Amino acid sequence: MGDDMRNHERSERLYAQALEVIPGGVDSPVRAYGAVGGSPLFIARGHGSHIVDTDGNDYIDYVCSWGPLILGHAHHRVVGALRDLVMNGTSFGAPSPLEVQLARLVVDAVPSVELVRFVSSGTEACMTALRLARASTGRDGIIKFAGGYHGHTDALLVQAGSGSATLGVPSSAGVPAAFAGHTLVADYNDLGSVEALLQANPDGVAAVIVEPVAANMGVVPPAPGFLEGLRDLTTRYGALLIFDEVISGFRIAPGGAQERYGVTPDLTCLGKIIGGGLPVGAVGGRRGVMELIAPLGPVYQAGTLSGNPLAMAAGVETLEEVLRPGALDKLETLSSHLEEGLVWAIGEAGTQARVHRVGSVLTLFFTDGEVTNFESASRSDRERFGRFFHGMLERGVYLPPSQFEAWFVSLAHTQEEIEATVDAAREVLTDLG
Ligand code: KE4
Repeated sequence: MGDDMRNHERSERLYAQALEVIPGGVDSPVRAYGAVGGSPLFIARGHGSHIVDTDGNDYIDYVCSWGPLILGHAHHRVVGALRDLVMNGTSFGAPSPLEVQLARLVVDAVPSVELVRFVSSGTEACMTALRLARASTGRDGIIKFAGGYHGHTDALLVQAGSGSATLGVPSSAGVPAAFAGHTLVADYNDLGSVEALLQANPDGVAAVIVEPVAANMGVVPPAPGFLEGLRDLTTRYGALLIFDEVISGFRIAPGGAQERYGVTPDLTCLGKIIGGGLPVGAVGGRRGVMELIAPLGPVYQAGTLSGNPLAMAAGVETLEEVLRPGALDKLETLSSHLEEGLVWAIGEAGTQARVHRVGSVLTLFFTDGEVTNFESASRSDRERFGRFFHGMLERGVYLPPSQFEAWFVSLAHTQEEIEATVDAAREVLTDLG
């Protein structure tokens, strides 16, 4: 049934109420539909690969909570574990067995990780990784990439991607120039831009932080040799290499991008999937760096709900499912069918667009040019993306409300849903002209 036939009265009423008490009516900016227009849907429930809004409208979901729900919504293992646990309490502020179980899964799967510290968000993970790198090297400078998004810690809200790029505020207000001044910005897939910054600051850069598969400028794969080049440059200049695998971890390979591309960073940031939909983040790496963190070393870091048993339990159930033999292969097959289908739909409609995919994250860019970094991604037609977004919503397909985000495929998606998505895309792209 078309969107104009779909009733959104409850979402609209809830949005009006939310605007009275929550800035912008949302608790995370990208949810406000600022990039696509209209008012956000309020979601009542999720099941498998579907979400249902408060007016009862059902959608195939390609946001999947922005990545955590690789098993889909309300997976029986996650729900069952939480149901059993919650009767015994929700948080103890003390070590619990589940932290050890999840840490062991992470250490065994992720090549760079010998020790891991859990926190409550990807932002905290990346913030802590920077602090560790600065303590480890005694240097202040950080190199990030235009369009790279690593959460909203001050030092990394400089030419950031994701919602900050969507809202056109890549460098946030409220960040003191003194903080931002330590952050140097290179171009993704451009090793020369990294080397130039290192040559200009030979003893000043503590770390290079990178999304090894960029996903917050839309999905942009690393060019051949790019990650290897970052590893070589950081080693040569005595800087740490930090892989922000909050999205790619446990998704594009069991050991993340570092396994898929065979490049081992010094520190790894994780989040999303490892919490199975509950608040989580993690920073891990080689023992020599991780032992700098309190209580072992001088780098302070703490968190009331770090290692929360419910989040740990959801993470354990999720990782055990994701790490089952064949699980990520199934996801690869589904995702490749979606990519192929979208490419076909683009061809059928004669649209100027292209699809980037790595594993089960993908983006449809409304541009006919190559997309290799944030500058080229920014040439996409965002107005056309907005119309595409709403056209797909009318046909029951829920996409991320921004050109600069990734679509997420889960193990709950079916071949039939992929085909329905492709059919809807062909219709909408044709209507867009
Ligand atoms: P959180 O603090 O949102 O848990 O994680 C921050 C973060 C760190 N690193 C990467 C690569 C990330 O993608 C993120 C957060 N991703 C966004 C979506 N691109 C979360 C959605 C939102 O901001 O509402």
